[in-house]
Parts: sequence; structure tokens; C-alpha cells
Amino acid sequence: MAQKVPPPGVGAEEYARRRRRAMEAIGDGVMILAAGTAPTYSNDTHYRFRPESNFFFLTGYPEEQAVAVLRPGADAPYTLFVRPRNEEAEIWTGRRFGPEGARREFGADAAFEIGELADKLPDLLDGATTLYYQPWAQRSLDRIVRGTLEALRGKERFGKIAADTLVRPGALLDEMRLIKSAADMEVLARACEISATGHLAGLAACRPGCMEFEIQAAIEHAFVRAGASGAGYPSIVGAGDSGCILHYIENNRQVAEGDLVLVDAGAEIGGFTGDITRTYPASGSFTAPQRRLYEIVLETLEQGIAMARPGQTIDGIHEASLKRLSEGLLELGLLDGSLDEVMEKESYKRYYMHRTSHWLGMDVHDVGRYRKDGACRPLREGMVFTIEPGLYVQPGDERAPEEFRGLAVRLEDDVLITADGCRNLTRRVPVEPDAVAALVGRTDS
Ligand SMILES: [Mn+2]
Repeated sequence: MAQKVPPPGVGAEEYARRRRRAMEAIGDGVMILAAGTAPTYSNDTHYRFRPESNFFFLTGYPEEQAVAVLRPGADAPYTLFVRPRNEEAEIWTGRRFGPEGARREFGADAAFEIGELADKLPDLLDGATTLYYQPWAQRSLDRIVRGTLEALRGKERFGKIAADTLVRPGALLDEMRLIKSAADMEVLARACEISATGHLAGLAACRPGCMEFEIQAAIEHAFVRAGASGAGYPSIVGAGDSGCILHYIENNRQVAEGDLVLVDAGAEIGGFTGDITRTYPASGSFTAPQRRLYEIVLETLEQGIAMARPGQTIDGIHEASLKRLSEGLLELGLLDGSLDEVMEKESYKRYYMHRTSHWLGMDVHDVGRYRKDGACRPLREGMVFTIEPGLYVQPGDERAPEEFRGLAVRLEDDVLITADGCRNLTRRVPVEPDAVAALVGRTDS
């Protein structure tokens, strides 16, 4: 049988570099990370497996039921426990790397079958006073870890040492994941590129009378065709007032003439995901109220991108977005009173109820603290986040002028903070209303 190859990603050298950094932070502690197992969605049919992000960040190992142990200074500082090779099982469920592949392709200093974990773990944990481990995720692993710690503690008079402190691995890894390396950026930019390709396909597939899921299918087809593992999160394709539902994923209604179609979709590759939202005019042109709403959201997006640079904050961009959206809502007669009153009473929340940004990386809502020392932390080079203002006028909102009811617009780009500003990773999908409208239903490109 042909040899199994690692999935696309940052490459073995970068995984090794990440492990070296993690080892430095672990010091005389020990870290245990688990890939997890694929849950089933029907009887014995499994969801597509995707390893837990911290495990994947340090190993790149794509198979389920694997466990990594990092113990700086040990004879084998990086040990992988993986599913064994098994000729019969592999005929049914696919090729496996096995311990030999774990050493050969993934740089493990030592690798064993997962069944040996309970036997090997005492030596790997002995002497480490801090254990970096996330309990409660996998009960079978919790039992082994707890049993190991208890056994070590029981032998302390024989010189064994069990950890006193249990720390969440994210306490070390979140910051490493938040500030992207050059290799991270290359893969994340690729995820954003493929996400853009998907949206261009989605725009081409959009026409009055089509079903929302046809647009979803065109987008996800483009993702997979470009080598992505799929969508990084469930694609949102909401026509008409479905766009007012922030996480609408049923995608089962028909697109009507004159609808706006709100599409939020991103591709995942190498463990990183893009996150793009565009709002397509189904008939290839915006009505006047649609365009007015759209332009306010677009100005807010562009303002946020112009602000994104080192030293600025996520809160700063959010506050400025709230202001710009509120001004627009007042101009359109969707709100009344003064800007100060609107800001004070937060009455914009009727039309804009979410935050403007989130970190982006291996998780679509990526890890990393937003606040530090009681304040929103300043942006710095290597951070990647979304800017995604929107306006949603619920169809039953009788306080809103009728022409706006049921309209929803959200626009979202992904930006990387550079030394002196930011790089927009997703602008290959146009955002100017006429440029977007021109791509709707165009099958020649
Ligand atoms: Mn987002």
C-alpha cells in the first residue's frame, strides 16, 4: 500500500520550531496534548476528524486518538502515542502513520502505540512539578493521567515526584498562536485566498430563483477543489431576511428577485481558517435603501481597516465602528435623537448587536486574550483579526422605516497587523457595491 503523506500545513520545520518555543516555556514541567476523537453523527458514521488546535499546532499530526507528551530535558523530549498500523483496519478506515510514521514524518523523538500510554506515562511525568494538561476533554485520557499522578504520589517515599500544579496548555500556547510567524502567515494567507476564491464562485452561482444551498455548494466546491479540508465553520448563506439571523446555517430557502444575500464563509487548510463575509445583491443591482445601508457598513469597514496598525486596539476600532454605524442609522432615520444619546443608550444595538472583531487563526474565533492589565491590549505586528461591521433590520421592526425592514448587510475582511499598518488578506473579493454587483451571476469568469 502506498505510503501516507502528511496533510498540507506549515511544514515539519515550523512544527519543530514551535515545539522548541513551547519546550522553553514548559521548562521543568511536562505537557500532555490530545488530538481527540471524531464524534459520530449517525450510528457509526463519523464527522470528518479535525485534531484539537493546540495538539495540531505543535505536532501537525492529523489522526485521531493521538497523544503528544512534551518533556524538556528528557531522553525523548517529544513523544507521540498514536494508533498502531493495522492492515485490516486500514483497509476499512484508511491509512495510518503508526509509530514509525510518527517518528519519520512528524519528528517525534519517540513514538509508541496509544495502548502503551498508561505504561509509559509514569516515567514521562515523574519529577515534573507542573503539568500542562486540559482535563475534561477526553474521559479515557483523564483516567490515565489521574491514575499516573496518583501512582507517582503513592511512591513519593521511593523518590518519585508527582506534579503539584495543573495548568491549561493554552496558558503557554495562546500567545504563541496569537502572534503569527512567517510560516503561520503563509498558510493563513492561503486559507484567506481560497476563501476569496469560494466567494467569487458563490457570487457567480447567485441568481434570483436559486436556492441558498446552491450558493453554499458553489463556495464549498471551490474550497475543496483548491485543496482546503473544507469550510472552517458552517457556511452562512442567508437570502432576504434570513440575513438578519446572525448564525443562519439552514441555507434552505429560495433566493428571490431583489434579495440581498448575506454570505459568511471561510476555507480551512493546514489547520488555519479564513473568514469572509460579503453581501450579494441577487438581481445584480442594489435598490436605493439596500445601497444606503450597504454604503454605511462599507464606510465602517474601510474606516476600521484604515485604523488597523500597531498600537491601535480592537476596542478602539469597535468604538469607532459603533459611531460610524450610529451616524448612518441617524441619517437614514432608523434611529432618532443625537449621536451622544445613541451612544449613551446603546440604541444602535437594535441594528448592530455583535462585536466588530475577533482574532483569527487555527480557530475561527481564535485564542488569545483581548484584555491585559485591565485594558484592551494594543495591536502588534503578527496579529490577525477580522473587521466585520453589519446592520440588521429585523423584518418585524415596526419602528424602522418600511423600506429597510428585513434588510441585512455584513462585510468582513481579515487583516494582518504589519510593522506600520495592516495587510488586508481577503480583498481579492471586491467589496465596492458596483464591483460586487457586477460579479453576481456571471458564469464567464
Ligand atoms: Mn468572523
